[in-house]
Amino acid sequence: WSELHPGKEYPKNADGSIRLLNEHLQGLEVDILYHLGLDTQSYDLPAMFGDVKFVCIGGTKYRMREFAEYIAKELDLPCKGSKLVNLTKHSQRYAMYKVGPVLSVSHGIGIPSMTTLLQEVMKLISYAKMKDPIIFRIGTSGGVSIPAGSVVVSSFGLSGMLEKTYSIPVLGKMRSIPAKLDSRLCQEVHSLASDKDDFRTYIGGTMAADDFYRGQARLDGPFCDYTEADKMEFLNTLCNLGVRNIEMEATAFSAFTREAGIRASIVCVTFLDRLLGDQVTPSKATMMDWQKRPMIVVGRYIKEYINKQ
Ligand code: R2B
Ligand code: URA
Repeated sequence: WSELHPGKEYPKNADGSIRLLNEHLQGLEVDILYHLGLDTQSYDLPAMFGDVKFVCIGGTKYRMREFAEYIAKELDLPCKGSKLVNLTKHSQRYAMYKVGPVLSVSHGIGIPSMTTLLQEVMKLISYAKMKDPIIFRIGTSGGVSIPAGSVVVSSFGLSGMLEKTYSIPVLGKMRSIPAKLDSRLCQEVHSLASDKDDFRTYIGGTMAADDFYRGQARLDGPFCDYTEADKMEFLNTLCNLGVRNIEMEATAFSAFTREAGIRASIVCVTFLDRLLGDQVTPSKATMMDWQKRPMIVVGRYIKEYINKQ
């Protein structure tokens, strides 16, 4: 962190809570977390969320509800399906469920949707005084040279320009933030994969595209201005760079969690091997089953952590 921000203070308090380094926030009488439908005045955020240790985010509302139900069962918590309340209901953009020390939140598709949610989640983490929080992204992706149904724990994020950074224009100038992830957490999560699992779990780089079709070298979008050979050459380049899967959020997720000083990891299932095709062909039942796989791996980490307490 200090290498990224020389001379700046580490954004964590002695008790493990996160300090937001934006001093403009101190001037706000009330801070409205618009997309979460929460604010610092009408809600007692430390009372509501202060005991949260793990924030798990993922694309769809349905999947994150399913994760909340799964983790409640794994942790033996009494939050049965019907009792789960969508805590962001009032904003209607995303869905957020709390089960004990776990917050399960949807983030939509792509970097702009994910970072809008993630930055408000980071403010929530700070205002609620969560201690040493860990953020997981549990997601779906296209694999690169690994069997469909495999799980990838990301070791780094790679942009569509093949850079290990997240780039965003700020005040008319391009800003590039390193897309690095916590390598110890990545190894720890990967070590929880088991030979007995009916899927394999890999560690590898994750390319984040700003588009599902051309941005991911697909031939089946409404537009395509390159050949199949061009596509294969690009996918092989990714493979040689250590990329094992392609999704649409990894760079920004890595960059922002690291900038905030929050440990984070990305665990995605792959729905297809992109070297073999572009269409997502597994049946709905198969995809429903496969999308539980990142939940199983992350669930193990959470369970181990809780049992050690
Ligand atoms: C994976 O799946 C979504 C696109 O289908 C996107 O959010 C991602 O990263
Ligand atoms: N999500 C993606 O972004 N790409 C895929 O190929 C599959 C899921």
